[in-house]
Amino acid sequence: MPDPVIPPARWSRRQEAGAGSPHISRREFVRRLGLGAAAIAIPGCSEVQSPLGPGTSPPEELVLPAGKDPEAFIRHSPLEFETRREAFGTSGIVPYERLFVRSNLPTPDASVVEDRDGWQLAVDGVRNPRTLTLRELKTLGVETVAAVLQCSGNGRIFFPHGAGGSQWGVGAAGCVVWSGVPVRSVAEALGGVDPGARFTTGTGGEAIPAGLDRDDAVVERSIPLEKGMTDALLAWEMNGEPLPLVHGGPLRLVVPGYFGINQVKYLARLAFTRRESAAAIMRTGYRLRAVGEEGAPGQPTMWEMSVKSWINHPSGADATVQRAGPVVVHGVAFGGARAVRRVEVSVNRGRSWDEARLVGPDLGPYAWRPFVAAMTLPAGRHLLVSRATDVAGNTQPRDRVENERGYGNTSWRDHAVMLTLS
Ligand SMILES: Nc1nc2c(c(=O)[nH]1)N[C@H]1C(S)=C(S)[C@@H](COP(=O)(O)O)O[C@H]1N2
Ligand SMILES: [Mo]
Repeated sequence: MPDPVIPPARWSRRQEAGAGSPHISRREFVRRLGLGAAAIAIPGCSEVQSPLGPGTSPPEELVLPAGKDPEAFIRHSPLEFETRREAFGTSGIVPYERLFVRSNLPTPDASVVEDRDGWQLAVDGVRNPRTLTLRELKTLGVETVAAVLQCSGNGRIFFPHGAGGSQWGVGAAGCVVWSGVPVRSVAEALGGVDPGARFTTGTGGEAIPAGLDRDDAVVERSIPLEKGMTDALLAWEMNGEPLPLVHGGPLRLVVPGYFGINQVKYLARLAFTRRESAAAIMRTGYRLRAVGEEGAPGQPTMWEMSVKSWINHPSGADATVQRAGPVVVHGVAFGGARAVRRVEVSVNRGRSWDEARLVGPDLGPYAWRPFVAAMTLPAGRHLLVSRATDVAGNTQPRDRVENERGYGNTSWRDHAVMLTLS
């Protein structure tokens, strides 16, 4: 447990420098990213809890990536924008304009999407290792998958211990359609993976900021080899358009059912490796551990997502301007690593539950599904919650699992919305 004299937020800042590096402080990591004063509120930095504190820019000064809807976001940092509950809609897919953004490193220069087909991917750990251009990858096959993209820290705001990192509510998530070539097809085209390979490892192509050690800063993640070889894609298209720069264009590793950190943007290298990456982001970062503990390789890493749902409407302004009587509640539900089967809604803090209806097309096991529940409610304040169950019978728990970085929150109670009817 942390030294009780140190406030929890400061403790976690000391614990997690950079992407989890033991070598430099987070403040130093942020300074070396060179993003200026606003960057105080950068990845994993607990100062975001007081966005107007000394040295930080007011959130409204944080500039959204081009084409993002200004109304749709909560602005956490220059590289982190959260979708508001009200902005998700009910069509099942989140368009670019309203899809959250989370980058650990500054976005590459836009010149990388000027010649998309010229993007180069190094492939290692196969019989015939070589570098392929995106143009060549496009000759190896195409597959499409609808999948939830969700940050490990989505729901962090509800952890009471002051978990370091952006204080995401529900909106560090979205469901999108990806198209690209299966990782398996690339491996087969190059003669198959090396015997002894146990992991599929992807490396992000961002420049490492000057003064930072590569392993401290690089976004490099390993997933089990078999996951890579079943349904992972190298995607160049999102929602029917060339993959936008902030979402990893020209090329991104997509691992359906896994947390966002594994969906490596600007994919520069794909390797089939015997060991997990030694990058801090894999070795000690994104590790699930008790509050006050440091990240370490033996702890569970943020791979598969679990079943989750939340209500999107009524929320925000809509949650206070409604009249007593019929109310149509809607939200989203997904199973994570497997399909979602059902969703229930409660208006009495979980004493009783009513079945909600899944609406719209079923876009497969990794997509989320909008749900809707029509009810009649009297005047007064109502706490609304939803609870999803996946096809394996796992149900969203009432309580979150406390952990140092505030990862993997699926608590139905935490995600409640308060509705005031007059
Ligand atoms: N190369 C690279 N890939 C990355 C990141 C990054 O900073 N660089 N951030 C990761 C994290 S923590 C998340 S949650 C998702 C966010 O994806 P998005 O910005 O497209 O929403 O990308 C992941 N992949
Ligand atoms: Mo993330």
